[in-house]
Amino acid sequence: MSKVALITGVTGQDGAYLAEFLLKKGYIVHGLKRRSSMFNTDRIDHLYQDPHIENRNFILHYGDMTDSMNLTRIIQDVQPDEIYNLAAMSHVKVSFDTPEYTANADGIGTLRILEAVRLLGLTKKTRIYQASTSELYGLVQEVPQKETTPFYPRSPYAVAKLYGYWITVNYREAYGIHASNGILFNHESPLRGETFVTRKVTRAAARIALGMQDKVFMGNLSSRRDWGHAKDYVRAMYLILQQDQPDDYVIATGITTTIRDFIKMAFAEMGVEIAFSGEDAKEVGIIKSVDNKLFTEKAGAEYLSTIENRIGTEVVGVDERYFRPTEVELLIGDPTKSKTKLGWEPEYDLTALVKDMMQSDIKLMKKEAFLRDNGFKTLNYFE
Ligand code: NAP
Ligand code: G4F
Repeated sequence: MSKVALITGVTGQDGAYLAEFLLKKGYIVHGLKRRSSMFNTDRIDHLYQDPHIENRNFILHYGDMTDSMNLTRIIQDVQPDEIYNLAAMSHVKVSFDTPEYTANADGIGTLRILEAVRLLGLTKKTRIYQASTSELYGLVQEVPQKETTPFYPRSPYAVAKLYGYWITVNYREAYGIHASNGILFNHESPLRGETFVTRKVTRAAARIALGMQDKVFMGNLSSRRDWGHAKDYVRAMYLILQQDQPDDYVIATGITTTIRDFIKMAFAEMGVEIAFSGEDAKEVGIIKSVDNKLFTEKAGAEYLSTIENRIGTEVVGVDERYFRPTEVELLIGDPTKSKTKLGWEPEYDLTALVKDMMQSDIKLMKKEAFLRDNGFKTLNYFE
């Protein structure tokens, strides 16, 4: 008998990789997707199965984390062996603009899932993975951060996730549910949302290289993140639910890097050297040099003269609109527990992650350039 999984947030970065991973393992995968005015299934289109075919193993349901009855009905229909609760308003900066909604979807949404499992009498059958986050550490109380490090959330998002974390622990202790938290540090990929810092940078670097954009405006260049690849991190989610006992795990690489250095790495992937000067909101990044051979190999000879003409000019600036009212300056995780107990090891390091993202965005932007040059509409929205 195939195991049945329900993934909330299946249309997101992690949802897409996890669905693919579980399908390969022989699961029947159900996913919760929101109704939107345009298709929002781009990341899972390759997995889509027509509702008219029999014995589908990938099934989507309309739903929303703010709708208890909807969630309860879906869980009743699906009778999942495993629920991966990934749905969330996941953007830290946006959570300052939508704090009440974020608390509802990310905090109370988690409660809705747990309570549905309890009310439906599924406490012994259904295992639950809660997508907790390194943002819980916020103003860090210890370096590196591990499972026992005290939390100090610094945004409405992190405070909502703090509720999600503890209500998961509480339902585990109160009702014996196999419910676990994965405290995941930042993880990225070619599927990363375009307004998170890594993807914003890789998209912009590719566009600048192809002469499609002059400059990118960033926020705090000095904050540090522990970045891994989403493909490695969804494997950890699965491993957490395969353990005999529920528990909470930090998933991280143990290496931290500034935003500034990530930008340098992204451009360097195409042989473009960026030099930073100035401070705070006046800091700028200019193109210092170009390795013609590497640039030709990665971006194409036809764009070489465009990038050479940009040597000595500013391609990175700072705009205070991207600063956060309270910032998380440093995240670096200690993954010892997940390595020892889960046997989890990441396959990608930061260099491999940057390479994967840059390769994908260069390809994507070449397609955009082609569409633009042939009179088709292209994406014209940057944040
Ligand atoms: P993501 O790409 O932003 O995906 C979020 C998913 O949640 C999307 O499918 C989104 O649907 C859905 N969603 C948002 N609000 C919803 C609502 N009210 N009802 C139903 N679905 C809703 O996020 P991600 O990077 O894959 O992250 C997955 C989870 O892990 C999130 O809970 C995030 O907070 C957490 N997390 C992420 C990281 C990271 O570095 N990526 C680290 C730690 C924890 P649409 O596609 O319709 O927007
Ligand atoms: O990429 P970010 O927006 O990710 P952030 O805030 O760390 O949150 C992500 O990771 C969390 C795990 O720790 C998840 F829980 C959460 O759901 C999300 O996936 O920003 C990273 C850093 C911040 O310090 C930010 O201030 O990059 C800095 N930054 C600098 N310039 C920028 C920008 N962030 C964004 N989004 N855009 C900028 O222009």
